Amino acid sequence: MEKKHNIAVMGATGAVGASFLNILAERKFPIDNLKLLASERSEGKKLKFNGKLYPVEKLTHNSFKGVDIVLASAGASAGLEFLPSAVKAGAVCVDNSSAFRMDDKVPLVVPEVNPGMIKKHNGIIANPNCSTIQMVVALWPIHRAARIKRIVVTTFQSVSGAGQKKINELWNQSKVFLSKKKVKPVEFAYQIAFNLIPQIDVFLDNRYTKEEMKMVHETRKIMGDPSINVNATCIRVPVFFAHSESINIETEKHISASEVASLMAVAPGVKLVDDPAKQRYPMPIDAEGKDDTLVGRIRQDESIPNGISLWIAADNIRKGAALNAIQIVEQLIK
Ligand code: 25A
Ligand code: L14
Repeated sequence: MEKKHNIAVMGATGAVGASFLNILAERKFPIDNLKLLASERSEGKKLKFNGKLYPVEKLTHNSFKGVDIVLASAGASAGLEFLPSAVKAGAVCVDNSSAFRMDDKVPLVVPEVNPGMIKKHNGIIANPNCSTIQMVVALWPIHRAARIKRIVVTTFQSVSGAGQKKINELWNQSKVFLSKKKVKPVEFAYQIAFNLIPQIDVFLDNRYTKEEMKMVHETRKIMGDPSINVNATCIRVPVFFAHSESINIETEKHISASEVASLMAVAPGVKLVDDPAKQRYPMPIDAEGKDDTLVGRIRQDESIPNGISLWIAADNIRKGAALNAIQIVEQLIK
């Protein structure tokens, strides 16, 4: 019989936590015991999994007795504080936060790209940044065929990336705006309804945001190629779910737009949506709730000898967070 696992979901009451539970149920993940962990604020709440209610427990250092696998999405500080205790208790943890991603001893994994890194873990495997995951899913086959030298990317990131409270804020601000009342931002620094905010995460000394620099460093680590140059601009847009990205690449070898389309048509985790004649291209409303990264608008960059432009969209809570983490665990237990 298939081995069943004792799973703890850390950050169960958040946006990614809810998605963990949905995807575990959808994929019929073999679970023996399920433990739901969150902060004190959520203690005593009950969440539904497979039609049954489970209590939310307060996360402590003793929460991990008997747990084999931890799926964590409770932010970087909770990860740093509590996951070492989970490892001591014998669990393998997949962490969604930025806490451990650039740690040399921690694999940073997208199963379509570098599944071989999974077995090198020392108890913690890091799930990459959502914008980086969908970009490398699309670019990896192109990199293997033509070697990408430089990536210029602009992201259009939905509010769900910043958590459940930000989802509620876009909803509330939209209602206030449409009733012609004055919008007062609470969660975001500025109005997000009917606006764009060109800042995700904090600013660094080089005038880029931390989100933009995550895309630089994480892309190199996942693709295992420190020579790839990445320039990112990350924008928050008033979309609930799914991030979109405008990507321009320069390759060493020439590759045509139709060759790229052929690669995308068979790439794992990718769905080619690229038919200008029928006005078919990736959009966040079509990516929401889906597992695949949608890829389209594939064009030759006519301003340089070896360049391609494309446009992608993927569900940031699924492939960008919960689904990617569960795919890592599926490989781990195989
Ligand atoms: O630090 P990072 O990496 O930048 O991550 C910051 C945030 O991004 C989300 C996640 O937010 C995280 O907190 N996140 C992380 N990785 C992500 C990814 N890959 C990601 N989002 C997208 N993609 P979230 O809101 O979705 O989820 C937060 C969950 O973590 C639990 N949590 C937080 N701190 C914890 C903790 N659990 C244990 N110990 C800690 N120290 C959090 O549980 C949630 O499950 P919770 O109990 O704190 O709260 C959820 C409920 O409580 C309400 N609430 C929140 N803050 C307050 C509050 N109520 C009153 N006062 C507050 N200050 C929420 O509305 C909700 O109902
Ligand atoms: O490093 O959209 O995974 O604010 C968590 C917050 C990704 C962006 C991470 C957001 C980030 C996300």
